[in-house]
Amino acid sequence: YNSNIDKGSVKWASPSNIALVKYWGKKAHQIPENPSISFTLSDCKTITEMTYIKKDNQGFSFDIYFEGEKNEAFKPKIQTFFERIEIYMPFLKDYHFKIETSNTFPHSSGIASSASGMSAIALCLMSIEKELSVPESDNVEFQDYFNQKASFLARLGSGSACRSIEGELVVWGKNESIVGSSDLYGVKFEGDVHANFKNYQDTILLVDKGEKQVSSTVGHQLMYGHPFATKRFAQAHDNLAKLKTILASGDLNAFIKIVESEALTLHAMMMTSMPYFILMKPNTLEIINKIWAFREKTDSKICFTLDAGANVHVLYPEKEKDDVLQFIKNELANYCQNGHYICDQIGHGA
Ligand code: 2P0
Repeated sequence: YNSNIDKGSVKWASPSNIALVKYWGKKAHQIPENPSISFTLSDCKTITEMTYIKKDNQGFSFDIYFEGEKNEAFKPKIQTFFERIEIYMPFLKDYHFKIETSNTFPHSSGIASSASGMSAIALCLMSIEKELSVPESDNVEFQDYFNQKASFLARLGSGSACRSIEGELVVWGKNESIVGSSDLYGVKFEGDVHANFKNYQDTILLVDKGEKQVSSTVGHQLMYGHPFATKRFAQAHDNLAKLKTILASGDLNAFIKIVESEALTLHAMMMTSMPYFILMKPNTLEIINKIWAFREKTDSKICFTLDAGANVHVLYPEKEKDDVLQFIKNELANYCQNGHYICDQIGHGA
C-alpha cells in the first residue's frame, strides 16, 4: 500500500440486524458453533467517521468519540478488535485513528449496537485500505472482496456484526443448504424470497433500556459444556434449512413457528446454562401473550423474536402495517419503558 498518504477521512452508516435463526455459542477466533440468518434492518444504524493520521512511532493508536464526547468505555472492545485484525490490515500500525460515532436509535435503548457499531468500523477500515491501495480498484470483483473482507473483519469485532454489511437476509456459518456459506464471514442470502417478505416490518418494543446483567460474550461462553449444546447446534442447522424453503414458499405460518421457537430456544439456553440467567422481563411475557391472543382472534401473521435482552421485535408483513401499528399502540405500548418503541423494516445493508 501507499504509506505516503498522511491523512484522510472516511465515513459509513451501517445497520443493526435481527437474527431469525440465532447464533449462540462460539469456538475460538469468533467461529460460530452453529449457522444463523438475519434480517438486516433499515433505520437502526450506527454512523461512523474515521480519520487516519500518519504517525512516526510503530503501533496503532486511536481515540473514540461517541455522540460528540470522548468515550473511554468503548475502548477495550475496540482495542481487542484492532489487535485481532492487525495481521490482516498492515497499515494499522502506521496511523492514529480518530473514530467519531453515533447511533440513529436512542443510546441505552437496550438495542445492541455492537453489530452496527463494529460493522461500521470494519467498513471504514476497508475504505481506508482502499484509499491507501495502489492501484485503487473499483469493479464488481473488488466490491465482492470489499464486502467479504468487511464482514470478515466485523466478525472479529462482534460475531453478529458480520451480518450487517449487506441485506436483506444474511447467513453466517457453514451450512449444507446454503451454497457459499462460511464460518468466517456473512453471505447475502441468494435463495428465492417470496413477495410476502418484501419490506417485512420490525417494530422494536423497548421493554427494558437498562444494561443487561449478562453480556452476550459471556452467554456464548456458557454454551461450552452446556447439557443441550449438541442438540441445539444441530437444531439451528435444521431450522436454517427449513427457513430457506419457507422463504421461497412464503408460508407465513411455518415462518412464525421457526422464528418464535428460535427466540424461546435462545432464552431457554440461557435459563439452562450454569450459571443460569434470565434476560426476559415480566413485560416481555405480557407482550408475547398479547401477540398470541391477537393472532388467535384475527388472521394476522404477526410474530415476535427476541435478541439477548428483554426487548421484543415484532415482525409482520408490510400489508398489515396499519392494523399492527394500531394494535401495538393500543395494547403493547404500555408494556414498554416510557411507552417507547421503534418502527423499522428489512433493509439493504450498509
Ligand atoms: C444473534 N446474538 O444471532 C444472537 C442472538 C444475540 C442473540 O449474536 O461475543 O454481540 O461479540 O460475538 O455477536 C449477540 O452476540 O457476541 C448475538 P460476540 P454478539 O444475533
